[in-house]
Amino acid sequence: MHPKEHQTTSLALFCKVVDNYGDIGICWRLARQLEQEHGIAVTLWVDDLQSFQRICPEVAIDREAQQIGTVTVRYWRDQNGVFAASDVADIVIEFFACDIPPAYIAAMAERTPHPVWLNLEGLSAEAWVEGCHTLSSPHPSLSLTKYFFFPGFTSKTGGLLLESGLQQQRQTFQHDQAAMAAFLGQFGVTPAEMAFLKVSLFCYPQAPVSALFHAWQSSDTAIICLVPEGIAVDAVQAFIGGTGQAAKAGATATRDALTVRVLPFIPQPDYDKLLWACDLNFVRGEDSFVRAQWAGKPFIWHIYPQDKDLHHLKLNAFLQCYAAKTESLIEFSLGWNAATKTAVDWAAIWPLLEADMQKIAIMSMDWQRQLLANGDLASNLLKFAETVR
Ligand code: TRH
Repeated sequence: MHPKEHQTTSLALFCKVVDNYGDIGICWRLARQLEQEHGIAVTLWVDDLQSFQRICPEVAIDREAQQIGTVTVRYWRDQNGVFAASDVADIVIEFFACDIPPAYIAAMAERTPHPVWLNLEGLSAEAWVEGCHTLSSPHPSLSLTKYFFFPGFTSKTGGLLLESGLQQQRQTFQHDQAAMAAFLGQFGVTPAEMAFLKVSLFCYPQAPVSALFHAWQSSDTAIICLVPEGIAVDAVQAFIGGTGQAAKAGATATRDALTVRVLPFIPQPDYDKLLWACDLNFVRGEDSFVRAQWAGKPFIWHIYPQDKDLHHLKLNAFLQCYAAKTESLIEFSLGWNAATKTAVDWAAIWPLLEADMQKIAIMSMDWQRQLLANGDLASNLLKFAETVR
């Protein structure tokens, strides 16, 4: 029997990699969960196998089609593919309003029954999201309807991606000091450094990393900052010194209270462990931002920059619902995203955030409980698909 023959529902997920790793990071996570937890036969169409390989080393970058685990991965070469009605899945998802090939859309209209067609949108805490979630958009000329599906933080949205065993895995790992030490040890973190304040750092190039490193050097607490290779390269290079090799995985330096270690860019499941093992996480974009919320540790979000500082609206909308009462977290987050009117004094603001970290960790647990009440995005999406089938 073909490995997928027992699966009754098929789903095609189209992913255009706009940049970086979030687009494929989210689609890959969703594809795996739909297969593993819901028994859906998923075909993931992706237009950039190289970015995919960075977060999932099993990916071969020269194949038109491949199986990764049980997910079928197809290289989405261009818009000129030829498709028949029999090629179309029961559920078709376009990620982030990517244009799926015209021949595929035509084949969707020819198929009986028509597939459920969803546009999975980006994450925002802004209020308008609730009003747009599940809205329909009829095709101008074909008898097809597309529905908008929004992730989000409230019960009137699609919720967030969350694998069913994740919370249990996290708790087991976080209660096992030896496992955490072994995990970080493979990146060179020493037993002595395990007692430092452990920080992971993932951000866009414009983050004020050098200024923060400077403040951390005079911290009363010893700090170890773990930075994946390729992130904050200039600041890491300047801190470690030496040549271009200095910012490569394995490089490390200590200056005063701060130790910086460069990590390799690690596979996606290990990235969760990194977030779980650290005391404070700097995350960015969408997927690492969501994972930091499930890690239950204090985090600082570097939001994906948009024209005319539109991202500051999104940042404020999130901070309003997440951190409304924690001044230090709000100030630090706004400063990190250049969303303050005056220059930030990192040496002054860091001790305030550090002093609030325990309070923020407790608040993170309450936040998680709120998010869990919304269910998980993959289950919510399938439930919605049933209603419009
Ligand atoms: O990489 P990002 O900036 O991605 C995105 C894209 O730019 C996208 O176009 C934009 O729409 C979106 O941001 C808002 O950040 P993100 O979303 O956090 O994705 C990073 C992925 O990389 C995530 O799945 C975690 C993974 N990752 C690893 O697997 N290993 C690592 O070492 C690190 C640092 C990250």
